[in-house]
Amino acid sequence: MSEAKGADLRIDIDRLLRRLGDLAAIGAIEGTEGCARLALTDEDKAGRDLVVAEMQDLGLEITIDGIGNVVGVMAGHTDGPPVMCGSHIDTVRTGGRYDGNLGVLAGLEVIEVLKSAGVTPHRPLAVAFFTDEEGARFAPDMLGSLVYVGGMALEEALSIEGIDGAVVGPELERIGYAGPSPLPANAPYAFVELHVEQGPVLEAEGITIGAVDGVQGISWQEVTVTGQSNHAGTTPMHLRKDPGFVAAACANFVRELSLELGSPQVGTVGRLELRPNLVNVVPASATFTVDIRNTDEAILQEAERRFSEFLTSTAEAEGCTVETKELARFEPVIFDDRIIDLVETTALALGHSVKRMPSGAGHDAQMLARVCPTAMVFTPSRDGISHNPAEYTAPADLEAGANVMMQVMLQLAAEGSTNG
Ligand code: HGY
Ligand code: MN
Ligand code: MN
Repeated sequence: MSEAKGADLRIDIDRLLRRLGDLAAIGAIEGTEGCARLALTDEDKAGRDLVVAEMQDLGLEITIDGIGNVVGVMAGHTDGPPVMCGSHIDTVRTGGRYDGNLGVLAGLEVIEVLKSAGVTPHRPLAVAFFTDEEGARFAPDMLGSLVYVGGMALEEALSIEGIDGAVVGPELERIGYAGPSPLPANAPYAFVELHVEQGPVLEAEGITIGAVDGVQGISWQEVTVTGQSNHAGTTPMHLRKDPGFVAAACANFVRELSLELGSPQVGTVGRLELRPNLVNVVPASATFTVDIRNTDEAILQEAERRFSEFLTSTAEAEGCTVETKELARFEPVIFDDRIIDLVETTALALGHSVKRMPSGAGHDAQMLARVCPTAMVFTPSRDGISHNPAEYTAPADLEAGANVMMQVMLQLAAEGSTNG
């Protein structure tokens, strides 16, 4: 392929919007633009089937591995590791239609543009979707890409129990996506992930493209506090062992600690279950999750230590016992300078404003970065909203992001070719 020809190619935004709409219709959240396709549910299966069918229509060579990651490859003039793009198509329960889905469907759009133009890249291209990126049903997040790069043994991943008591392995079998391809997978030549920012920065600064230089560290844990179930009316306050109080105090502490440590420190208690969860019963136990993140590993460890001290002392004072379980722990990741530069120069060459920035959210790219040169392309999120059906990115921004990703991929795919 002559690079000149490739450089003139542009995606078809209407076709990409149609693809996004077709996938969002699966698990659609009534009255919104969003969708719910928790990992390995029937809705996830239906979404997978749709994307696999589109990969087949594009003539891609499709592989499915033991954790259900799906990769479609477009042959190049040469063999060898592909230039890969992709993301995830599982969503949180209150998902938007762009989170993850954009990176996968824009990849299919790139393939369709090349095929329509009769262009064969020097290196093969690949489009992937990775299993359970969200980690909302089965923790940790980025589970599929973690196994893909050898960060977790397949057996361990298949034995993970979800928040609903289901187990990864049987669920993968049930939806028909326990594939034969070996793990860990062979490393791609490079990996580029297009993703909506899911935060307020690009929109606030009026910038179209984020050249993402890394991902902040992530610490997830599940805490169960056990006290003594008792009558809410008869039990004097000094005799209570109230795990609900301990959980609430911890949620407040996570907020106070994040504000004290200052940006980019963030902290969330996202899931909280009281048992027996009744108006007139001092709870017997409380189970809640703590999600804390920072781009600085040392500060993240300090936040973890201080939370643990607060939890222990508060539970002790309340006469409660505590059990904690690590759900996810990933250190901050720095992407590949060369690829970041390529995103930046390509965005500028296409006439878009661009800004280097870290990612607040976790992404499959942070796992692929362990095995190949990797970076991400961000597009703005309206009002910085995500993990919310109101998530929205304007078509012009989607188009810009997909074109930047395509041109970055084509430049990478041309590396090593002699015909320019
Ligand atoms: O949690 C995250 O950052 C990602 O959405 N899995
Ligand atoms: Mn995502
Ligand atoms: Mn997400």
